[in-house]
Amino acid sequence: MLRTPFIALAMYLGSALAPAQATVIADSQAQFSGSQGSDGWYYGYYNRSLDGDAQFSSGEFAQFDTYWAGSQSWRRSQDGESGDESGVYLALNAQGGHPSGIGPDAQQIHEIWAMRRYVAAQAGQFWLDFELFKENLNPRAGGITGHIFLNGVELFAQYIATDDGLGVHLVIPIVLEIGDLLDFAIDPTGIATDRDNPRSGRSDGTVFRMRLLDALEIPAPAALGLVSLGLVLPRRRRVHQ
Ligand SMILES: [Ca+2]
Ligand SMILES: [Ca+2]
Repeated sequence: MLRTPFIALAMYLGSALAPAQATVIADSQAQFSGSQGSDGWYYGYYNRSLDGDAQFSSGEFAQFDTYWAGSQSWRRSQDGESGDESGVYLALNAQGGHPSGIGPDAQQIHEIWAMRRYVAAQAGQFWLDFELFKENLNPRAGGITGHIFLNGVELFAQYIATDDGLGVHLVIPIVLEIGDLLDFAIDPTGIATDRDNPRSGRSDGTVFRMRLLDALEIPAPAALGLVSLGLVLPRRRRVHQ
């Protein structure tokens, strides 16, 4: 579901577009670092299995306590680098990350979303440009769901099939106040397979990156027609087999 006002975006794109020079306010990949809070970015997780109401709220974001320089990823110290305890695959890196699910190994008993947080340093109207697609394309897994929350209110949720290496690329308008919390989550929930329940974390490695822009970036003239027609950039989801 997508609750952000796409009508406004459609109207904007339907009007005559003048070339715009966007300033990048935030960039999850370019600004990724091994320091919590650097450039307003925080790296953490949400354990849905330990949440009584199973509904994410802003205060339920927990920061990772360990940065692994070798893999350039954030993790929980309790999970280690390998093994099969619950949460072992849970991680965030510059491009995306991996949630932990209920299975596939018996010791994996918690549904834990990998979650990246941006704390707004400026107020105003911005454009959120984000990409969500599978990195691990194992055809015998169940896929994931990506979420975006603003101060705990869900703006976007999308299932991505396990072998969907194209996913979605959207640009949506967003109004922010200083201190607002933007949370980007990779949830292991997909579909049931012959081996796994829908919440399995099997092969759930996902790319989820985003930029916050102060103006809509207008692509080269050759691509303009695609944007005007589709609202989004020319990346399409494949039908799950
Ligand atoms: Ca809750
Ligand atoms: Ca999954």
